[in-house]
Amino acid sequence: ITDFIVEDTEEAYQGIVAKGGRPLHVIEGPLMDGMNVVGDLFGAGKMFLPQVVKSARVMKSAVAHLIPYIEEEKRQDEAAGRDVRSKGKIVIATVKGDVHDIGKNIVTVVLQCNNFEVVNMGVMVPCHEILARAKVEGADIVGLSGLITPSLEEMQYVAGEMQKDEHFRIKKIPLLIGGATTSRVHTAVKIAPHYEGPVVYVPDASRSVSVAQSLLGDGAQSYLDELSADYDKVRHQHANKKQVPLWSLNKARANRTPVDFSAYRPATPRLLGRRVFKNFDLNELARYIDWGPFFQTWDLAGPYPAILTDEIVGVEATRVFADGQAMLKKLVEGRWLSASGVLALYPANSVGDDIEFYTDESRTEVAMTWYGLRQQTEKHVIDGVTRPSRCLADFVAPKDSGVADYAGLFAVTAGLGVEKKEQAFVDALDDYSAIMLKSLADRLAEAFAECLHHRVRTDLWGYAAGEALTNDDMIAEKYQGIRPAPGYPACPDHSAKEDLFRVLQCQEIGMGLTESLAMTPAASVSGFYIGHPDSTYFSVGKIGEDQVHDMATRRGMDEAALARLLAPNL
Ligand code: B12
Repeated sequence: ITDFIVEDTEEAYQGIVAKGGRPLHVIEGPLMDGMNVVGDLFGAGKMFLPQVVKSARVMKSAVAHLIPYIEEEKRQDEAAGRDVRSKGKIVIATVKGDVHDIGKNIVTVVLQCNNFEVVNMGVMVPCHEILARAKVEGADIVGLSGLITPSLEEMQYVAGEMQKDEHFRIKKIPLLIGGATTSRVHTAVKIAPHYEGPVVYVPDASRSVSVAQSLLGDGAQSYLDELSADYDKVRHQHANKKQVPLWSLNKARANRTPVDFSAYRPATPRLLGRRVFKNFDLNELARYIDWGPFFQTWDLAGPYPAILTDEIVGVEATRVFADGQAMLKKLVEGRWLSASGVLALYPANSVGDDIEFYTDESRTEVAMTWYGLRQQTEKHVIDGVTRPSRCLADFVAPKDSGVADYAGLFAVTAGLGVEKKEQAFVDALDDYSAIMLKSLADRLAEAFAECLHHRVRTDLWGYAAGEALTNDDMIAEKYQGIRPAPGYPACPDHSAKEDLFRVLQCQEIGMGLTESLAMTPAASVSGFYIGHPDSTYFSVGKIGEDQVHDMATRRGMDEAALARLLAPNL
């Protein structure tokens, strides 16, 4: 796609200069004409994200070729210096404590393709740095991104700080909110009230263009009026929403999952304790990849493999898949990144809603306690049976049952050293490959979790030694046992990662936790292993204050601090 781009840009430049034009006219003329076509087709759903990101490379390479001409012209003609009027300047960042940046980088590229100037500040950026930069750059818009729930609170904080600062408050600089855990309701109810300027939730990259245009274009006021009416409505609906009735914690506990442990004889793990896997074989991991979410990264909707023949996105999905496979091959051969993991299996029993991991079979010394949350939403009778009020601890034999049960912990990463290659792509103005690389690292991290879980079931714990499942069966989770990850709906409390990281000594494999409990490197997954045949995933959902109080007592923790950690479930 970038073959001859320098030659073509040079030809366009010579043609324009010969007619008395300026180097900027190449950008404003043929290049922007092209990008406008891309933007229009993308907006109309006739072009897809991978193509847009690829066209950015054409634009960036062409602009890079023109920069020396532009600078030379500037030097010669400073007084007359007109410049390319971008549609506006946006400072964008992933908030403090959060490491995820694929979505934000995609938004950056798409906005740039649409002639917005974007300053992408990267990940884990503290509020004061974002605001200082926005001032220095004279940003027209500030954009925040976040993947995990703790980032939601940080976004509220940023909105509050913008309110305190005249620069933002008086000019009413708009604040855009995006990323997997954000939502229109959360933005309207929890973030917007902190700032009197516009605060807008943006669900995806293509919408970011229309929102930015609406905010900075001629019809801005009517857009803002509509937005504020819409968010008022959202707040009103939210305030009047019929709350799902909650049961008391005691009532929910009395309705725990009925698991019969009397005849349960868990297999004794072959491995007891911790095992480290450094520089894991990437070829083996590649075999465990679930390609489904790969297409989600590229904003192509549909299940894999049917997506490859989909009437609308099939051609583009096939192309991006082929590019992904080709890069995966190079990545493995060239060792562009390394993958390391650590897991541990311990004697374990449940005590109430918690799971205790013991240092040895004497089950006297507790290595860590994993504090569980129990569903408290009202349960109904279906087919004559009341649905259980689940908690993950229900699937591990209670201590007083006398059953010698086991459970495990794991943390894996496939993001070690990935920055070097990513930077090389960014330097080569190749956003497409930079984003592709990160999405492959994420796939490998998830594959690593799948691969180790497989080994645990069939060998290290060995409770399903005879398991014979295809990769598709594994992706469909047809195996016995689960691997819940802190942050996912069955265990939404991210702080479980603190003890998990301590016991696994994750620093040994180069993994760490940020102040918001995100894991570094970004392409990482961590969680627990539970082996009981009845164990299943579920969503904890809303919980009551009685549960917060009870858990704070169990953990010896300040109740208000715990309530902040569990805010999304309160
Ligand atoms: C793929 C994925 C991963 C990948 C990597 C994610 C990544 N690098 O982006 C891996 C496997 C590594 C991963 C790990 C984890 N994940 Co995950 N993951 C997902 C998944 C399935 C898809 C996310 C994704 O890539 N989407 C595609 C990208 C392109 O979308 P996006 O980032 O949202 O960006 C788009 C828009 O949001 C918007 N946008 C984004 N930013 C901005 C900014 C602005 C200014 C604007 C205008 C727009 C905008 O435009 C973008 C492009 O269209 C989601 C579930 C889901 N369906 O969303 C869970 C999800 C995000 N993960 C989740 C969790 C919990 C985790 C882990 C903590 C689990 C664990 N214990 O291991 C870890 C955390 C990793 C870490 N480093 O700390 C939860 C988060 C919820 C929560 N309670 O916090 C989710 C929501 C799953 C769930 N249902 O619970 N995850």
